[in-house]
Amino acid sequence: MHAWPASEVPALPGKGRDLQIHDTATQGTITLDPGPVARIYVCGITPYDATHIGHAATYNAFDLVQRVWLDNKRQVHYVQNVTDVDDPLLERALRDGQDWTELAERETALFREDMTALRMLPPQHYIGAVEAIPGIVPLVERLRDAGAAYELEGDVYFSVESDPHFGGVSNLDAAAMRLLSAERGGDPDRAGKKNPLDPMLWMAARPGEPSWDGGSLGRGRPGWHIECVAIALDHLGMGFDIQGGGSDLAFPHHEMGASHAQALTGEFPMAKAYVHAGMVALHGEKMSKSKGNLVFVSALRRAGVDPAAIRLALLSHHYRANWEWTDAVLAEAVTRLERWRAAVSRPDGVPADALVEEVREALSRDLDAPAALAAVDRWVELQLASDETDESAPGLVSRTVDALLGVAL
Ligand code: 5CA
Ligand code: ZN
Repeated sequence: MHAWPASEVPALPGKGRDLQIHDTATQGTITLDPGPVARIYVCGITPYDATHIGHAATYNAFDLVQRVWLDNKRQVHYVQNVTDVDDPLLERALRDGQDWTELAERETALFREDMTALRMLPPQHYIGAVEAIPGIVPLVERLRDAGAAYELEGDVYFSVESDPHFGGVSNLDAAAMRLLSAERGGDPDRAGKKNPLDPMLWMAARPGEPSWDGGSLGRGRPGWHIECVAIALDHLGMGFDIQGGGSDLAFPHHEMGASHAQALTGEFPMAKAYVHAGMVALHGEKMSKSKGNLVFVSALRRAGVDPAAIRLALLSHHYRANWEWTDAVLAEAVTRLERWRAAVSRPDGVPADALVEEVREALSRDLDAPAALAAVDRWVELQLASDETDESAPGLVSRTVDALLGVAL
């Protein structure tokens, strides 16, 4: 699939910083040393009800990761998927009486537009589940042939016990895993499984549902976790720097994905850091497709909200926090954007070299965007009140805010 156009990332004077990031697996902050090419896989959307503010907040977090790396003179190899066939997508298409491929295409197109408007840097490889199927089938066959997978009434399940590190991403106990498995696409109560947590790798064709040639697996379609693993291993290999997504993906999705990859390769770990963004809520509950309490980026744009203000609203919360979207959050961002624009539209002003370092420092410390915004706010306040005449200052601030925060002033 094609991704979306990249906005330019201005180069800044001085030196970038290494990224320190919170890793769910080790439950601490680690300093990543990615080498010249940093490798990141971020789970993409299931294309319906896109792009809501929760999605946008999560992709904003991983956009900041890229920006810290780029500022630190790393190349970034970024891969993202689109889950363009899966139960929830098929259920939505059925409910609304539309063709599932049309739904997926339309929503993916909308997602691309929203990402472009928000100045999120695109992945180099943007891969759909359907196009990944030829690569998924041999992986499932290999797992089965190695005894890490088994068949149940035509479906193929992964045996979580085949990975000695299983459980090490989410650090949950068995009871919590079982609950979450039932909530998030698993089938812990299905009879005949070796372990209730075992996830499906390949689902045999069901009447009325799309299916593909699965070689020795028979016709069917891939499970959710193996989709991301196949795409990640194909484009990044093992031991990549960051596996990213919202916190609702830590279990089962990232736990199972890591186990699939580790069982396939015998190597550990799949990723150096498992990074999870907090959940955005609306009216006191997690913004989710199932509850329907959604605010869409495209609806805000249609209502005339500047995408830069939406982005500032996302940035005003730490990526790991769970937070609530309200009109006040957006109003504050709109006001901030106006002030920042007024401050950089002066022809000269308060020297900003220290500000560049403050923003760098804040983001490198576990992507502390609120601290970065506070630093810019302080400069803006001085700038609007001062009669200093550094001619390079407004341009330098614009470039810093653009390069590190993705906000065009
Ligand atoms: N296609 C899979 C990943 S392979 C999927 O989870 N798709 S999704 O459309 O449901 O979610 C896309 C991303 O948005 C995921 O990282 C998910 O964790 C994140 N997300 C979903 N809802 C919210 C929310 N309310 N707040 C923050 N992030 C969210
Ligand atoms: Zn995924």
